[in-house]
Amino acid sequence: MDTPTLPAADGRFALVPLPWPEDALAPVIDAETMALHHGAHHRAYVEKLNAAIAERPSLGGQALDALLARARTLHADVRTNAGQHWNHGFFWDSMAPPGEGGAPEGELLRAIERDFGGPGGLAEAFAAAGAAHFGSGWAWLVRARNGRLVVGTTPDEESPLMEGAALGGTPLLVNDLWEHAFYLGYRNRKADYLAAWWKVANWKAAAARFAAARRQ
Ligand code: MN3
Repeated sequence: MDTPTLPAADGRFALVPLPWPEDALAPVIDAETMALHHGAHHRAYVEKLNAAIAERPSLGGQALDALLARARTLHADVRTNAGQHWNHGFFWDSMAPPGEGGAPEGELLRAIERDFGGPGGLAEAFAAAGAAHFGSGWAWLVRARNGRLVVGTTPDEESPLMEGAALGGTPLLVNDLWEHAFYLGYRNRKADYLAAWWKVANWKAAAARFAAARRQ
Protein backbone atom coordinates (compact mmCIF):
# COMPACT_ATOMS: atom_id res chain seq x y z
CA MET A 1 0.00 0.00 0.00
CA ASP A 2 2.50 2.63 1.10
CA THR A 3 5.33 3.76 -1.16
CA PRO A 4 8.31 1.37 -0.98
CA THR A 5 11.23 2.95 0.81
CA LEU A 6 14.07 0.99 -0.80
CA PRO A 7 16.11 2.54 -3.59
CA ALA A 8 15.97 0.84 -6.98
CA ALA A 9 18.56 -1.70 -8.08
CA ASP A 10 20.71 1.14 -9.43
CA GLY A 11 20.81 2.58 -5.89
CA ARG A 12 18.76 5.64 -6.78
CA PHE A 13 15.44 6.63 -5.26
CA ALA A 14 12.66 7.14 -7.78
CA LEU A 15 9.73 9.51 -7.99
CA VAL A 16 6.73 7.17 -7.81
CA PRO A 17 3.69 8.25 -9.88
CA LEU A 18 0.74 9.71 -7.99
CA PRO A 19 -1.81 7.06 -6.96
CA TRP A 20 -4.56 8.93 -8.86
CA PRO A 21 -4.73 11.46 -11.77
CA GLU A 22 -3.52 15.01 -11.04
CA ASP A 23 -7.08 16.38 -11.18
CA ALA A 24 -8.63 13.61 -9.05
CA LEU A 25 -8.63 15.61 -5.80
CA ALA A 26 -10.30 18.70 -7.29
CA PRO A 27 -11.90 20.88 -6.09
CA VAL A 28 -10.17 20.29 -2.76
CA ILE A 29 -6.72 20.40 -4.42
CA ASP A 30 -6.54 21.65 -8.01
CA ALA A 31 -4.67 19.89 -10.81
CA GLU A 32 -2.06 22.63 -11.26
CA THR A 33 -1.10 22.51 -7.58
CA MET A 34 -0.84 18.73 -7.77
CA ALA A 35 1.24 18.80 -10.97
CA LEU A 36 3.71 21.29 -9.47
CA HIS A 37 3.76 19.68 -6.05
CA HIS A 38 4.54 16.21 -7.38
CA GLY A 39 6.30 16.95 -10.66
CA ALA A 40 8.48 19.85 -9.47
CA HIS A 41 8.73 19.96 -5.66
CA HIS A 42 8.74 16.23 -4.87
CA ARG A 43 10.87 15.49 -7.95
CA ALA A 44 13.49 18.01 -6.79
CA TYR A 45 13.69 16.41 -3.33
CA VAL A 46 14.29 12.99 -4.93
CA GLU A 47 16.97 14.36 -7.27
CA LYS A 48 18.73 16.22 -4.45
CA LEU A 49 18.56 13.10 -2.24
CA ASN A 50 20.16 10.98 -4.98
CA ALA A 51 22.87 13.60 -5.50
CA ALA A 52 23.57 13.84 -1.74
CA ILE A 53 23.82 10.04 -1.41
CA ALA A 54 26.04 9.74 -4.47
CA GLU A 55 28.57 11.90 -2.59
CA ARG A 56 28.41 9.54 0.39
CA PRO A 57 28.83 5.95 -0.85
CA SER A 58 28.46 4.46 2.67
CA LEU A 59 24.78 5.46 2.57
CA GLY A 60 24.15 3.77 -0.79
CA GLY A 61 21.44 1.11 -0.95
CA GLN A 62 19.91 2.01 2.42
CA ALA A 63 16.15 2.19 2.77
CA LEU A 64 14.57 5.55 3.38
CA ASP A 65 13.21 4.61 6.81
CA ALA A 66 16.66 3.32 7.82
CA LEU A 67 18.10 6.72 6.90
CA LEU A 68 15.38 8.51 8.89
CA ALA A 69 16.05 6.29 11.91
CA ARG A 70 19.61 7.66 12.06
CA ALA A 71 18.67 11.21 11.08
CA ARG A 72 20.93 12.83 13.68
CA THR A 73 24.05 11.41 12.07
CA LEU A 74 23.16 12.51 8.54
CA HIS A 75 24.44 15.51 6.65
CA ALA A 76 21.68 18.11 6.27
CA ASP A 77 21.51 17.52 2.49
CA VAL A 78 20.64 13.85 3.07
CA ARG A 79 18.39 14.41 6.08
CA THR A 80 16.25 17.17 4.59
CA ASN A 81 15.72 15.48 1.24
CA ALA A 82 15.22 11.99 2.71
CA GLY A 83 12.62 13.45 5.07
CA GLN A 84 10.86 15.34 2.31
CA HIS A 85 10.87 12.30 -0.01
CA TRP A 86 9.35 10.03 2.64
CA ASN A 87 6.82 12.62 3.82
CA HIS A 88 5.60 13.35 0.29
CA GLY A 89 5.17 9.66 -0.58
CA PHE A 90 3.20 9.22 2.63
CA PHE A 91 1.18 12.38 1.88
CA TRP A 92 0.07 11.10 -1.55
CA ASP A 93 -0.90 7.82 0.09
CA SER A 94 -2.83 9.74 2.79
CA MET A 95 -5.27 11.11 0.20
CA ALA A 96 -7.96 9.71 -2.07
CA PRO A 97 -10.42 11.35 -4.49
CA PRO A 98 -13.46 12.87 -2.71
CA GLY A 99 -15.87 10.09 -1.72
CA GLU A 100 -13.32 7.30 -2.22
CA GLY A 101 -11.30 7.48 1.00
CA GLY A 102 -13.99 5.91 3.17
CA ALA A 103 -14.69 6.93 6.75
CA PRO A 104 -13.26 5.85 10.10
CA GLU A 105 -14.77 2.56 11.22
CA GLY A 106 -14.12 -0.44 13.48
CA GLU A 107 -11.18 -0.31 15.87
CA LEU A 108 -9.89 2.94 14.40
CA LEU A 109 -13.27 4.65 14.90
CA ARG A 110 -13.38 3.37 18.51
CA ALA A 111 -9.89 4.79 19.14
CA ILE A 112 -10.92 8.14 17.60
CA GLU A 113 -14.00 8.22 19.84
CA ARG A 114 -11.87 7.38 22.88
CA ASP A 115 -9.14 9.96 22.22
CA PHE A 116 -11.01 12.77 20.40
CA GLY A 117 -14.69 12.22 21.19
CA GLY A 118 -15.33 11.27 17.55
CA PRO A 119 -14.28 12.11 13.96
CA GLY A 120 -15.51 15.71 14.35
CA GLY A 121 -13.28 16.23 17.38
CA LEU A 122 -10.33 14.74 15.52
CA ALA A 123 -10.90 16.99 12.48
CA GLU A 124 -11.06 20.00 14.78
CA ALA A 125 -7.86 19.06 16.61
CA PHE A 126 -6.04 18.33 13.35
CA ALA A 127 -7.06 21.64 11.76
CA ALA A 128 -6.20 23.55 14.94
CA ALA A 129 -2.74 21.97 15.12
CA GLY A 130 -2.10 22.80 11.46
CA ALA A 131 -3.34 26.36 11.85
CA ALA A 132 -1.18 26.91 14.95
CA HIS A 133 1.97 25.62 13.22
CA PHE A 134 4.10 28.58 12.17
CA GLY A 135 6.04 28.16 8.94
CA SER A 136 6.64 25.04 6.87
CA GLY A 137 5.89 21.60 8.21
CA TRP A 138 3.45 18.72 8.45
CA ALA A 139 0.31 17.86 10.46
CA TRP A 140 0.05 14.22 11.54
CA LEU A 141 -2.35 11.73 13.02
CA VAL A 142 -0.10 9.30 14.84
CA ARG A 143 -0.63 6.14 16.87
CA ALA A 144 1.70 6.82 19.80
CA ARG A 145 3.78 4.03 21.30
CA ASN A 146 1.32 3.75 24.21
CA GLY A 147 -1.49 3.03 21.73
CA ARG A 148 -3.20 6.42 22.00
CA LEU A 149 -4.02 8.49 18.93
CA VAL A 150 -2.23 11.83 18.87
CA VAL A 151 -2.42 14.86 16.59
CA GLY A 152 0.62 17.07 16.20
CA THR A 153 2.91 18.86 13.78
CA THR A 154 6.56 18.63 12.81
CA PRO A 155 8.70 21.40 11.31
CA ASP A 156 10.27 21.44 7.85
CA GLU A 157 11.19 17.87 6.77
CA GLU A 158 10.78 16.19 10.15
CA SER A 159 8.65 13.05 10.54
CA PRO A 160 7.69 10.78 13.44
CA LEU A 161 10.08 8.20 11.95
CA MET A 162 13.08 10.43 12.48
CA GLU A 163 15.53 9.88 15.26
CA GLY A 164 14.96 12.66 17.79
CA ALA A 165 11.58 13.78 16.39
CA ALA A 166 9.38 15.68 18.82
CA LEU A 167 6.36 13.63 17.69
CA GLY A 168 6.94 9.85 17.79
CA GLY A 169 4.90 6.78 16.89
CA THR A 170 3.30 5.26 13.80
CA PRO A 171 1.98 7.83 11.32
CA LEU A 172 -1.58 7.15 10.11
CA LEU A 173 -2.26 10.32 8.07
CA VAL A 174 -0.34 13.44 7.14
CA ASN A 175 -1.20 16.81 5.63
CA ASP A 176 1.44 19.04 4.02
CA LEU A 177 1.52 22.50 5.66
CA TRP A 178 4.06 24.00 3.26
CA GLU A 179 2.59 26.90 1.29
CA HIS A 180 3.35 25.11 -1.99
CA ALA A 181 0.65 22.59 -0.97
CA PHE A 182 -2.20 25.10 -1.06
CA TYR A 183 -1.17 28.57 -2.15
CA LEU A 184 -2.44 28.48 -5.76
CA GLY A 185 -5.92 27.41 -4.69
CA TYR A 186 -6.29 28.97 -1.27
CA ARG A 187 -3.78 31.86 -1.21
CA ASN A 188 -3.50 32.96 2.45
CA ARG A 189 -6.60 31.00 3.52
CA LYS A 190 -4.74 28.14 5.19
CA ALA A 191 -7.67 27.43 7.54
CA ASP A 192 -9.95 26.80 4.53
CA TYR A 193 -7.41 24.36 3.09
CA LEU A 194 -7.12 22.53 6.40
CA ALA A 195 -10.91 22.25 6.70
CA ALA A 196 -11.42 21.12 3.09
CA TRP A 197 -8.58 18.59 3.26
CA TRP A 198 -10.73 16.11 5.24
CA LYS A 199 -12.77 15.49 2.09
CA VAL A 200 -9.72 13.77 0.57
CA ALA A 201 -8.37 11.99 3.67
CA ASN A 202 -7.70 8.33 2.88
CA TRP A 203 -9.31 6.52 5.82
CA LYS A 204 -8.83 3.14 4.16
CA ALA A 205 -5.06 3.69 4.20
CA ALA A 206 -5.19 5.01 7.77
CA ALA A 207 -7.14 1.94 8.91
CA ALA A 208 -4.61 -0.42 7.29
CA ARG A 209 -1.73 1.43 8.95
CA PHE A 210 -3.55 1.37 12.31
CA ALA A 211 -4.23 -2.37 12.07
CA ALA A 212 -0.59 -3.10 11.14
CA ALA A 213 0.68 -1.02 14.08
CA ARG A 214 -1.64 -2.84 16.52
CA ARG A 215 -0.30 -6.22 15.37
CA GLN A 216 3.33 -5.23 16.08
MN1 MN3 B 1 5.12 19.51 -0.16
